[in-house]
Amino acid sequence: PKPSFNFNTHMTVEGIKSSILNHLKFTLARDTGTATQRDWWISTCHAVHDRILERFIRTMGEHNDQNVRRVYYLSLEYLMGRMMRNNVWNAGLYDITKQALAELDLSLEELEELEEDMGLGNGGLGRLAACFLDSLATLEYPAVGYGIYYEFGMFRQKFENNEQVERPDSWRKFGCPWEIVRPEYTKTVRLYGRVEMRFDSLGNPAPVWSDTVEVNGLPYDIPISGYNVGTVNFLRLWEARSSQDFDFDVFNEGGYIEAVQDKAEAETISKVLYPNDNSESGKELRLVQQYFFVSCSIQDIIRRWRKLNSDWDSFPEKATIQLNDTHPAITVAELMRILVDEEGLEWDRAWDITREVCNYTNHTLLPEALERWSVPLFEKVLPRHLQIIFEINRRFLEDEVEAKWPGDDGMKEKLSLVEEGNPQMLRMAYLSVVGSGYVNGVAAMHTELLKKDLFPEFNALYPGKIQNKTNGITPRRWLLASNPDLGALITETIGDGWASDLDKLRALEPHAKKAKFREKFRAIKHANKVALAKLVWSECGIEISPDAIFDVQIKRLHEYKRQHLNLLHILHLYRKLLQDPNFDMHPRVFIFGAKAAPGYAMAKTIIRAINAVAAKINNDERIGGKLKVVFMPNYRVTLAESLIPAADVSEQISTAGKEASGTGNMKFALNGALTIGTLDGANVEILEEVGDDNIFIFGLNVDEVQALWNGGYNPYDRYFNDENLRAIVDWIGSNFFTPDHPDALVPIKDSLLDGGDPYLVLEDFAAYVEAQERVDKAYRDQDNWTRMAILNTARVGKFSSDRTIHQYAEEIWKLTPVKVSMNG
Ligand code: DL6
Repeated sequence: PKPSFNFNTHMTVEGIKSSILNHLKFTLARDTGTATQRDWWISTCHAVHDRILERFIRTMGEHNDQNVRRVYYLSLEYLMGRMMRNNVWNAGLYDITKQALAELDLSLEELEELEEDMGLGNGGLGRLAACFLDSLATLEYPAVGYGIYYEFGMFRQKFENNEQVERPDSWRKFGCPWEIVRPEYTKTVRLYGRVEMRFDSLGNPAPVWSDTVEVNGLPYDIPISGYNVGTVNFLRLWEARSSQDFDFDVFNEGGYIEAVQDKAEAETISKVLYPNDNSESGKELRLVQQYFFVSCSIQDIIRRWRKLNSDWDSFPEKATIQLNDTHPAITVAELMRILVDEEGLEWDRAWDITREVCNYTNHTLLPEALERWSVPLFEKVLPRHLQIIFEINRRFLEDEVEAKWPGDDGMKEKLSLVEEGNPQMLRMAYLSVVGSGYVNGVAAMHTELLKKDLFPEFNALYPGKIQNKTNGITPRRWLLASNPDLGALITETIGDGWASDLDKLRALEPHAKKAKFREKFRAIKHANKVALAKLVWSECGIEISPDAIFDVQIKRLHEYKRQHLNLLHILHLYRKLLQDPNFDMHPRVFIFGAKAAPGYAMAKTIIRAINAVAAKINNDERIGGKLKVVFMPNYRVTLAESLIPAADVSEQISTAGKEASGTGNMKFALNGALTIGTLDGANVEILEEVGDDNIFIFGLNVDEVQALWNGGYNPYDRYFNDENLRAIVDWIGSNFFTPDHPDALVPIKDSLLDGGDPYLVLEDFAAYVEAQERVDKAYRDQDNWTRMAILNTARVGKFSSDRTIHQYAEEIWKLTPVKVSMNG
């Protein structure tokens, strides 16, 4: 029998307590008398981690013993947030850890505040990856997430004089208690250099990639615990390390500083997350980041496969790779390079394997987010990969496109992976489609638009390749852990089990009719609002009443998401109140949270505008506190966890056709907030689930948007025909809100008028105001509002990421769950 390691790992209050005390002493060299809150926090993390690691080791053992098929999720972003609360809930340690700490005179809630967010992502795409990891482990699917261990995650946002200021997020300055460093799996990545054409012994051309620069990738593992199961998967994140500590030649010549400089340069690769959401950066370092993590990950996948397998035919049986957007698209070329150049496979066989293994998720239709790399830049960084992509393209055009559309050169130009121009550009989305077995969109409507507008020819060429996988969210983080009182009420009402089978929430429906249940539901929402009001006071110094409607828009700042439409409506209400202080409206607090990409000027102007308007409104005594505007700085996962449970109204107001899915929309509905939204992304499916009586839909649908553009849209028509709207737009363009900074907000007015109003803000304004009036009216009937809120919670089980992952597993990955025992 294998010796078993039993270091205080039993799942009891006593066990946890002694483990915390052990770590305090033997990991941190502290005694209880001198320990700081931070020491207690780290010790608690270790105590929890120990228990998770036991299952982690067991999971890896089981997966190896069974030589399982795994999914490898490749993503440049993972927006994990804090880990502690999720870990204790998922591992079943919440109650005992809380109790153990209480017996030590400590509070879990207070210690949790010391944890930095693991904010290695921008927004929806990165948070989706985090939810997927949670569901993969919970559903016991063998899975590894791969990414970059950024030293600086998403920047911290402050406001100075109403403007966004970015500060670096040194989130692991003092280490991360959840990481496990794995030096034994370090990988070497080659970059730059040139390709020499040589010949093999049979006289066949054998390209050799030489004179490369080398950098190492050091992996850190973050264990990912499933909920209520034995499975603990892991996220493997690569940190760039110089391949040589010093350049000894330079060092010996006395150039100490220069010698270290190269090392520092190599290590910049994993320094910082690019803070762009839904837009590409086109920078060389970004391309290097992409290849660095792809190369490390593919080498690691092959190493793991090789331990138990040898024939390449078995590779697609053991591994399936999901490309999270096109950021890891170089995977297609890298796999081909390894199979053909290093493993000596015939091109066709290598291509079959590559296409069988890779799958691609598209997350956006926005043209500015579709990645393209300039051919000269690509050639400089990855000369051999460029040749491979050209060869893939040649065969694709000459074989597949020619077969389908014989002699059609226009079609070849249209579908080429290389866009002609000066310079030529590589179309990474096309490479991903051609090199993948399956391609998916992230909501039904988005997938239809992919088929119809973005990839219609590919859809004709490869029928069935493009699938839909509507996004989802993990109910563990987004209800159980972040809204524990609502979670407890649900369990008390319908029993447990719902957190891993969210459709069970339907059993709440009949309770919506019961006054007593409504009362309890409403009381929880109210308590969450009181807690948020406290946070708003301490963070922003703004007093808000929990009796007001809490109307929340939290997401990246982007014109297509239309925070400025929300702002115009706020100005509309403000104007009404100034014209008539008795204007009949239920008091409302508009709450925003959003980061703007540092280079996105219009987004930053919109932040400034909201802050400037907020400052005026919040200090205007004439309106009797009926209207408040709060822009909470540094929006991140942790802040979302306080905001969502306290929201009454969820703003999902993107221009129809622009938001691929949205996932915030799902989190709000699950927590009993009512959506005001357009028929965009997953809102369409939320409407289907909750029913049109329980949601406030407004505005043009995607066909109407299309028709409007086709027919010619002139925003001045709306401006001149609506006196109220004109006054509001002029107000924004005046210096009323920014007297000390003349013209600061003019770009917003310009974009809405001379700029052609690209996101149809003026067009949808009237419908939005009307929908907001419906919200106001509905809220006054508190009983009915609560009934609607309960029905939202009860009916959004579809949006569990467990459902999404099941669909990926069955329809794309062909993956089966593997049981791992929970306790030895
Ligand atoms: O699929 C996750 C998330 C969607 O919910 C959002 O609607 C979509 O905007 C977002 N897309 C991106 C695209 N970025 N890139 N590349 O973040 O994906």
